[in-house]
Amino acid sequence: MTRAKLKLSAFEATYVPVINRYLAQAVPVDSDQALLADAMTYSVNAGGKRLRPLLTLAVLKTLRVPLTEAHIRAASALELLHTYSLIHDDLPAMDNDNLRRGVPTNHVKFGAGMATLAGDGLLTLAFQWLTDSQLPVAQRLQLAQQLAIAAGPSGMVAGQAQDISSEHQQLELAQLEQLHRQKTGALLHYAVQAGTIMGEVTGETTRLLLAFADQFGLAFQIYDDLLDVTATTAELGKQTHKDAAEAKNTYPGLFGVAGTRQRLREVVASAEQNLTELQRVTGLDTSLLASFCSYFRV
Ligand code: GRG
Repeated sequence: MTRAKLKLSAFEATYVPVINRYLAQAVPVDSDQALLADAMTYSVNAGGKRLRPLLTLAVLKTLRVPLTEAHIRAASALELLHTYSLIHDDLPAMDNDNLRRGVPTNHVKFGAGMATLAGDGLLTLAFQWLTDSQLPVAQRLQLAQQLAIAAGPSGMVAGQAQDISSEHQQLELAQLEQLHRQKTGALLHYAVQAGTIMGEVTGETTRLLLAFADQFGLAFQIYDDLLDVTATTAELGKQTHKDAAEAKNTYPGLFGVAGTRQRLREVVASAEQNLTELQRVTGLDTSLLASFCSYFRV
């Protein structure tokens, strides 16, 4: 195992249980609808890498901010919102997937109506958690505003809309990357931005951290596309395996597998360069954030 992978594994071993414990005890808050509560907790507690809250906490660590429960609450709020997006993405009217995180999707277990509501509940609960925490009011406002921008009709929802409407249409690289920036990249951008808001940094530090986030988000999507063509169905834990090599709007569809690997290497290198620059300019230790690039086995 490389040093970066070890560093990331140690960070995950410490903070994934913290995030999971927080999510398990706090969702749902006080819903008197038992089935709705079950549907929400089912998907939240089904696992997942917790990548987005981990990124937020890693930014805070990098900025040498001592972590409090309010930080954990804010970071976990993003996981609620991410879980909502997965539940809705899996619905029959969208991707119609039967398996997610290795278990039946929310609508398979609870029906499409309740799954839609579970997603709605998680989306709104995320904003409740951001706005009712012990963080300074100015930070809460900024977090809620930026998450609304990232997840809403100029961000993730727009990306999903573009994805649906371009299903039978060949996109050019610039359009594909715009789709990914919105659909997947916006929440990863916000994950890092949340750390900068709670760490109260501005200027060059924020600029370089967000530049890292954007390249990381792009790499994440390229890697996901690559896994779709190179991993087996069992490895992916998906019941319906879409042959992405034949799908038009993927990186392998545009560049082939070798070209996609090359593009991934370039984007990961660019993500890392921003951190090297940040370390040079500020003296901060960016190795924890750099270790997140070991997600991508190039
Ligand atoms: C329904 C508004 C709306 C948006 C859905 C996130 C999303 C937008 C769709 C998911 C489709 C998808 C599989 C995209 C590829 C990248 C991605 C977001 C993968 C899932 O995220 P991970 O790998 O999942 O972090 P875990 O389960 O580990 O949390």
